[in-house]
Amino acid sequence: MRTLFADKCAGCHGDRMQGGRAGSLLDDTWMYGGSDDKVLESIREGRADAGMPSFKASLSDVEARGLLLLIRTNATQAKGRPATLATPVMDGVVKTAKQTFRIETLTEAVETPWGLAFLPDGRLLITERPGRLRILDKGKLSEPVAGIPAVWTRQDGGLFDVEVHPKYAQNGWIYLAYAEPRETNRSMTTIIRGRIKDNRWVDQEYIYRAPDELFTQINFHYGLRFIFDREGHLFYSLGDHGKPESAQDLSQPTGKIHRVNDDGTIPKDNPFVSRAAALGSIWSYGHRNPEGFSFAPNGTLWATEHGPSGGDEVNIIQKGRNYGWPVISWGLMDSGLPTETTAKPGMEQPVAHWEPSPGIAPVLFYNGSKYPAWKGNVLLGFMGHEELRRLTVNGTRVGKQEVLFKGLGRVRDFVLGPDGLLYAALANPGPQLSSTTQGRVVRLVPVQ
Ligand code: HEC
Ligand SMILES: [Ca+2]
Repeated sequence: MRTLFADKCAGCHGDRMQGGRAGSLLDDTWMYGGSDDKVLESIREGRADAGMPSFKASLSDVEARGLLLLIRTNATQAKGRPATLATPVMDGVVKTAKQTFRIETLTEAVETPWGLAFLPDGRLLITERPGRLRILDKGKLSEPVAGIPAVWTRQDGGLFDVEVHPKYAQNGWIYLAYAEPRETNRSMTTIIRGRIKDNRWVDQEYIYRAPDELFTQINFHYGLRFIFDREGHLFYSLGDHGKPESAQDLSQPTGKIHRVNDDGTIPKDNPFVSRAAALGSIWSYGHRNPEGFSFAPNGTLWATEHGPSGGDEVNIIQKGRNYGWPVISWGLMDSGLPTETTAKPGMEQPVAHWEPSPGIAPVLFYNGSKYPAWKGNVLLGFMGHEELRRLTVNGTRVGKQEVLFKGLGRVRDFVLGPDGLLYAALANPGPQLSSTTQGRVVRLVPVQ
């Protein structure tokens, strides 16, 4: 795409799109309209009166859409972090359209916090990606729980989500996922459960462990978010682990959302149990790297996933359905081109998608009473764009979006506490996308 821009556009719009003989494509002022359709129209049809040639004959639709995505991505990069980020409102009061709240820091002594889960007694489990599990108890952070398996920590590897069994009071089970290391620098996502006794991990059992040939030297797209449904099934996500085509292959676990019983066995009513050569644990497929789950009040499962360059998605996950990756996507593929088409029969469309990629991870259907004006809304956490967003939804349609806060760090996870308040895991942005950095756990305390 960059070469295409250099060949066909840079002569007039400047090699970094900043403007030359013709105007800047980055400044967010549009003579002919800034919607996707209008920008595509400018490129295809040209703007003869202004001296913008038509590229209808010399660019395919896919190339035109690729240039649009490139313009969007460059515009966001050019904007950088807005000036307001210099003075974060951490521990200050934030006024938003419908709710004022105070962001209260509970701990800053965590490194790249990844997953949060409350025990029924109000203690909060926190995973740190470098491989530690800690417990926050009335403001006091425990020493790391001893006896957790060693984790692979290169790039995106590490300790991932933590979840508490819905019947924890009876059985004490806690679920953890991590990048398991193997010889020759290989790793793969593994799921275990165990109990914590005297701050020590005991009674460990494997819930999911891939065959050795699936351990690879690729250190990204591990997935792994958890959620339990009301019947006690465990859903977990596995990213494509750097093998996009595996997301369409039902004999491969990567690029899927899985559903298992609490002990890792396969429920009889899973969609592919009776199909030969398909993995029975698969619930849905065609996913790139899902990292957020939430159930809507009507019981439907919503999931987020990271797109390639652009095309981050929110999907409603239905049994046995195909969510398209890597055949359809709204983003730019590694090749620099978009996919041939963004929609195909037999492949689900996201309910919402974002270009360029904000890095969507957590999603939460809010149905509580502590922030009454947000009831029925969806909250989304962005990592790259460091935002907490509120979306109004009507059934499966996404309406207005509001940024609740921005620039306080990468929003990796959030959960509702037993007190009904929203708790979030934030991490400072690092020099690289995957850097391990200092993080914090905060809660949003409503202010009248
Ligand atoms: C011969 C010079 C020339 C070339 C080559 C050219 N443009 Fe333009 N383009 C213009 C001029 C002049 C305008 C009018 C407005 C301005 O100055 O930005 C324009 C306008 C546009 C607009 C609308 C901007 C707005 O404010 O609404 C877009 C989008 C655009 N160009 C994209 C492209 C892309 C993508 C390419 C390469 C495929 C390209 N242009 C190649 C001269 C050129
Ligand atoms: Ca998709």
